[in-house]
Amino acid sequence: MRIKVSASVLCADLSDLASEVNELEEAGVDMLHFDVMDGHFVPNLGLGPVIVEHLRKLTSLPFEAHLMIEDPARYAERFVEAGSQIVAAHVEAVPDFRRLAEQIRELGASPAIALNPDTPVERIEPFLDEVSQVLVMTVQPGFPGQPLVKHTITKIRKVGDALLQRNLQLDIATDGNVSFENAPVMVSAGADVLVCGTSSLFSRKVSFSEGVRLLREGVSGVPEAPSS
Ligand code: S6P
Ligand code: MG
Repeated sequence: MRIKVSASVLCADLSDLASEVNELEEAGVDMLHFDVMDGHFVPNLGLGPVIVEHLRKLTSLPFEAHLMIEDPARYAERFVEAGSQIVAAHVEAVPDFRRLAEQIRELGASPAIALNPDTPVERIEPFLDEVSQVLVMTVQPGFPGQPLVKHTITKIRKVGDALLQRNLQLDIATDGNVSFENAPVMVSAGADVLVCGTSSLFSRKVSFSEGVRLLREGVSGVPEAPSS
C-alpha cells in the first residue's frame, strides 16, 4: 500500500509560498492540506479560501480543506470554488453529517469527516458510507507543534475496524504530530494519509525531499492494517 503524504500549508513559510509549493511538489508530496479556523470552533485563526485560490494556480496537486469551523455548511462552497477536491468538516460541529456530505458531493468535491481526540468513533459510524475519508485528529485541533494524544492510536484502529465491518474502503488520515517516529505507528494502526507539519516535513532540519523520503522509508516495512 502506498501512503499519501499531505503537507500542512499552515506550517509552510507563508512569506515564500510559491517556492515552498514548488519544492513540496518536486519532493513528491501527494496533497496539500489547508487548516481553516474561525476562532470559535478552535481558539485560533487559520487559512481562508483566498490562499487556496492563489495556490491553485501554482500546482495540480489535490487540495484538502480542513474546516475547523462552527458552520462548515456555510463555507464549503467557497473552498470548493477556490479549488479544493476534498472538504473535511468536524462531526462535533455538524452532528447530522449526512446533509453536509451530500452538499459537498453536489459541489463536486469529496467529503471527509473529522473527529477530535476525545470524540468516540461511534459518533462518526452512522456517516461512514457518506464520506470518502476519515480524518482522525491525533492532537487537539487548533495549533501545530503539539504532542501526540496517545489514545488516538487506538482510535485509528477502531476506525479501521468500523470500516472493515461495513466493507468500506475509505482513506484514514491522521493529523497532528505526524513525526518520523509516530508515522510508522500510525500506519501500522491503519492510517493511509499522513498530514505532515512541524514534526516532520516542516521541521526545517531536513529538506522536503529528504522528509518525504524518511516518511516513506519509515513506513515501508510496516504491515498493512486489515482495513486498508
Ligand atoms: C491542527 C491542524 C493540523 C496542523 C498539523 C501540524 O489544528 O489541523 O493540520 O497544522 O497537524 O503538524 P504538527 O506536526 O506541527 O503537529
Ligand atoms: Mg489539519
